Amino acid sequence: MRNLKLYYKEECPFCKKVIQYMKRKNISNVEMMDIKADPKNQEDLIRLGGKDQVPMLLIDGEPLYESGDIIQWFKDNYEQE
Ligand SMILES: N[C@@H](CCC(=O)N[C@@H](CS)C(=O)NCC(=O)O)C(=O)O
Repeated sequence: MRNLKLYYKEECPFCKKVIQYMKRKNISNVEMMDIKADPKNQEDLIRLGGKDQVPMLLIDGEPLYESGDIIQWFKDNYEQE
């Protein structure tokens, strides 16, 4: 099982798109890292990903940006109905 963390913020429409997709597909083993709720999460986002941009999916320590690419990654690696 991969270690998955989604860096996001509530008001971000790109994050909402990813989170809605995850809900629809019952993808639940993703640790949710709200960058507004905890400044440490924002520090980690920049430290681990190199960019202050959300959403970012951290896959076993490897950052993946871009909502479309994140959804595609779930489609390729994680689909469960
Ligand atoms: N093309 C990106 C856009 C993401 C984006 O613009 N996110 C905004 C928040 S809604 C952000 O983090 N902006 C800060 C930045 O890009 O430096 C995606 O689809 O994920």
